[in-house]
Amino acid sequence: MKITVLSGGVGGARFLRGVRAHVREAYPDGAGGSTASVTAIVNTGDDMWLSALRIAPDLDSITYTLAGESDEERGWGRVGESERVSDELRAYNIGWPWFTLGDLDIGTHLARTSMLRDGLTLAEATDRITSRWPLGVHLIPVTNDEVETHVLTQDGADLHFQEWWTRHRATLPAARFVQQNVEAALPAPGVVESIMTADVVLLAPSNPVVSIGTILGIPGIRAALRATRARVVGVSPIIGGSVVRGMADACLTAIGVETAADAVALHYGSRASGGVLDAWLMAEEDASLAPAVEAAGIRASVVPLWMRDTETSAALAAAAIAAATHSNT
Ligand code: FO1
Repeated sequence: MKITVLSGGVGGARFLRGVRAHVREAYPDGAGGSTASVTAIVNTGDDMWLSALRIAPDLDSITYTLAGESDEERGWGRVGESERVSDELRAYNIGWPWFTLGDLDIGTHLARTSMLRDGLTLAEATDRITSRWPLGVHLIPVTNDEVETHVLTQDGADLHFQEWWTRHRATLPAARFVQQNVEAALPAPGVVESIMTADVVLLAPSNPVVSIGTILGIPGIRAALRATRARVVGVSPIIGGSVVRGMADACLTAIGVETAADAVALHYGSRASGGVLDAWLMAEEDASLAPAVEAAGIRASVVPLWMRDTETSAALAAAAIAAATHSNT
């Protein structure tokens, strides 16, 4: 059983923890692992250079979460973190005072930056970093190219996504999101293959604009999703008409998509009508929107979507995989 998951950071990390727990239980290898293989294609649009370090927030959120090293309260960075280096950088007025790099986290960024300077690609550096823990999921950045998301605000500013997101908390109305240099970008090695050879492809309940949307914006990804024999199943990041966390509603508004479980599914589109979805998981709170999703040619599954712990995340993963395997019928 080969499962490929398109994923952003925090919501995607929790979902991947559920996928891993589910396959260990449903496809055990007798040694605590699984005979199934899980590959995560990870958004890199949030990445940036800061204080001479290459920061890759979504890759790190997923790595730390699967390693059991993440700060679950904050939603990013390492548990048991300190900020001595960050305080020094601030004293020198280096970096962004509103973007805190923890000491342990800086270890990861130094390791990544050092490998990049030695000529490794981001994917190769990610393989080295993740091999430190038995994550049970293979992480691949969607591209090795630097394709950073910029936000063009309605009053004309051009900000790196991270500044818009962490400094302004997405309160500056965005006119457009731009993936810099995206036209020249290529999927990282193995990305298209992991979509084409999958038995199941899942779109995690990540930000549909700046996480899933940026992955879909990399040349070749949409075509692979439309060509794969696997069923493509998305999980709504909206429950009861609200986003679960983060400021995804500000992103959806910016692109003219309503913050609603059916609107996001229609935004991704059904494979029959030029989009990427075969099926869509939505919460009981949004069950009344299921007919609109079905009418668009996307199979709707109404299931509990709250991921409170590994058990509920595993149940969600099981439902998503079931929607992919049963919709073959
Ligand atoms: N988010 C914040 O709101 N404030 C921060 O100071 C901050 C620092 C930070 C450092 C490393 C990292 O990997 C992530 C960090 N984040 C911070 C979260 C980050 O903005 C998000 O993980 C994603 O980029 C948004 O999905």
